[in-house]
Amino acid sequence: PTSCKEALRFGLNESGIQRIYNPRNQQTLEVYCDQTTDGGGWMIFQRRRDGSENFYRTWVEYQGMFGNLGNEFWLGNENLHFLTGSGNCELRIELEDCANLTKFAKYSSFSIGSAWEKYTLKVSGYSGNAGDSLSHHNGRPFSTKDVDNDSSSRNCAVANHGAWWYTYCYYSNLNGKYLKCQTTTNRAASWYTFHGVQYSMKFIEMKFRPSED
Ligand SMILES: [Ca+2]
Repeated sequence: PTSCKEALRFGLNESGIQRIYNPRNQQTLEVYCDQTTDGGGWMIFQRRRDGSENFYRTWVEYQGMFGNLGNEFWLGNENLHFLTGSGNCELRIELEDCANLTKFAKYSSFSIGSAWEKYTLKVSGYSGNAGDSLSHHNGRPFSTKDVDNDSSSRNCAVANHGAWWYTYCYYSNLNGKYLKCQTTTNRAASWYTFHGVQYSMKFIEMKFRPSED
C-alpha cells in the first residue's frame, strides 16, 4: 500500500505499525496507521504522550524521522512533503487535556511543501470541537531553533522551545515542551483555542489521509 487508507482498503484494519511504499525513495517506510478513528486510514506523523522524546531539535533532525513509532515521534518533513504534497489530504489532530477531556481539529485540505519551499504548511477547511488554532499558520514556512523562518524579530522556535510554522509567534505549538498539566509557560505544547498558549497537552496526535481515492 501507498497509504494507511489504501492499507485499510486491503483489509489491514487494525491500528499499528504498517509498511507502506514511500514515493520519496521508492522504498518501504514504516508508519503508524490509525484505522479506527473517524473511519480510519490515517497516517500518524506526530505523537506526544509521555514526554520521553526530545522535540527541541534542529532543522536537519526535523527533516528526517525521530522517535519511536509506538510512542512519541515525528515522521519527518521530507516524508511529510512526499506523502502529502502530490494530492489532496485531510488533517486531523487529537488533543487530550489533563482532565482526560479529548477534542479534535480536522482540516479538509493539508499539504507540506518541499525543502526548497521550507516545508511550508498549507491547511484549510477547519471542523471539529478543539477550535481552529492552525489556520493562523497557513502559508508559513517551518522554523527550528537553528533555522529562523518566522515573521518575528525574535527566534520563535527558541523562545517557545519548539519547531513549527511560526508567525510572530503562534496559536499552536504542538512540538513545544511536554509539561503535562503545567499551564504557565509559553514553551508548552499548546493549542490556543482549547486551553490557551501556556497549557501543555497531555496527549497529542497529528495524522493525515488522502481525501479521495
Ligand atoms: Ca525571527
